Amino acid sequence: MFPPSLIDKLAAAHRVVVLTGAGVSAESGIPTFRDAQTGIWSQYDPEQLATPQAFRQNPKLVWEWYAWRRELIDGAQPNPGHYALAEWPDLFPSFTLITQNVDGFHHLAGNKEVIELHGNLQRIKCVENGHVIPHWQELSGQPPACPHCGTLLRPDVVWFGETLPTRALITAVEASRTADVFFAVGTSALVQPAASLPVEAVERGALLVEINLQPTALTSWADFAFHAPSGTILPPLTRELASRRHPS
Ligand code: BV8
Repeated sequence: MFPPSLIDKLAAAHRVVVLTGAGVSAESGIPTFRDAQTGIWSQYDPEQLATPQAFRQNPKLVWEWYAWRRELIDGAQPNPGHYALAEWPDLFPSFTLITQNVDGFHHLAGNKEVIELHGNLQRIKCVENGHVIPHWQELSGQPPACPHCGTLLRPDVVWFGETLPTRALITAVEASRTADVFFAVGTSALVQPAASLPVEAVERGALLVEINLQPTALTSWADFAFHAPSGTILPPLTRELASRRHPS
């Protein structure tokens, strides 16, 4: 199923980096950013809702959008693609998992170290001081207020126009620049600065592997491109790598 040249290169690789996007959670039933949203949210463009401006203008609407997404995630499970990647830290001397997703599914599937470039919508913080709040009282009307400082609560995610967490971005860039093999899985590679990570890797000689339902802006850079669901590609690839790395 996989080109021997790819398996040989992966079997010999020391530093492997994976960047995932919304596509890796699609088979868990979580709509991607480019999928049409469902129900009342179908009338909204996620890129317009995931902004500080939208929250300032209509905090209730934005809070309810994230509450809807949290419910979706709470009712869903990681899929075989997530579980396959949870085995990768044991397959390579150095493995770095970077995600653009905010659903926490890589942690849930078993990856202990995940660079969450865009935060996690299961984590709630206050607008003013960033107090992370584990529980809150849902009120109709406005989003809940911080019990410590009284300012509005918001999801601990990076909105468009906001800067990424510095430590996470620096670690992701450093890993990408020293990767032997870089995988881009389920990302349209349109959102910056995440979309520059595979380019950083390729420009320093990394092998680029793309796993995506369809071609993207990265496809022309890729040494190997698999245009199929990540939940279909990652499990057999993991089995083949495991048999090469740990021949029984
Ligand atoms: C910043 C959290 C400093 C919130 C998200 C340079 C040029 C142009 C614009 C910019 C630039 N630098 C900065 C910007 C502005 C902006 C940006 O990139 N805009 C884009 C639209 C052009 N970036 C920012 O604002 C970033 N901040 O840079 O700060 C700054 C600020 C202003 C101006 C300059 C500098 C912050 C970006 C983070 C935004 N927050 N999420 C939330 O989730 O609610 S981004 C959000 O959208 C997701 O997290 C995700 O990252 C992104 C969607 O991307 P994907 O994950 O790729 O998902 P998508 O739906 O697009 O694609 C899914 C793919 O999966 C598809 O290809 C599909 O084919 C595939 N697929 C589907 N099913 C499967 C599958 N593949 C495999 N298997 C399947 N089963």
